[in-house]
Amino acid sequence: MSDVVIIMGSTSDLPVVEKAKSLLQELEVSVEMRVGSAHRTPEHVRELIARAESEGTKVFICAAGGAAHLAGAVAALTARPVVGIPLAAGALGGVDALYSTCNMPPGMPVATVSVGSWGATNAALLAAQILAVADDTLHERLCTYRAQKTRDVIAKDQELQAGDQG
Ligand code: RP5
Repeated sequence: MSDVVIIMGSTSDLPVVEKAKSLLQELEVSVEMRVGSAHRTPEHVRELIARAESEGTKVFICAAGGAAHLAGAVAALTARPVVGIPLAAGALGGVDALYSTCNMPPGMPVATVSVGSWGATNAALLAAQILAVADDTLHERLCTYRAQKTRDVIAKDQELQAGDQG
């Protein structure tokens, strides 16, 4: 059983989605990746969600491009939190996926993050933050991660200043 299951619409989504997996692993969150399409394999998605729920998965991350209905379809199948990553696929650059993922009708929420790799990072962090509500050690790891990001920016600022003075 994994606390987080990431479902992507196609293996062509893998290069972006892997970023979410590795960040969750870095945060020591158990995670697995699956492929299932709302349009091409709706029954497979239904079975996958039922199985994951019965095994104790707590958060689902869904990534899809195009007319991206995967996150919404999963939200219809589970009362667990669903985080949706819209991906850029096809001619519309991800705007289509963003609208399809975020504009859910009242009653079936999808926590939609940014398009593409920014979204993969934020989906992982959001899933970890959801789990951290009931896990203080994970919360500590998230605080450490954020503190490092702060230090990185300060270091860049100092580098820039040093360059200007040189
Ligand atoms: C979506 O259609 C997938 O999530 C992918 O982003 C896009 C294209 O899929 P492939 O044609 O590459 O399988 O369902």
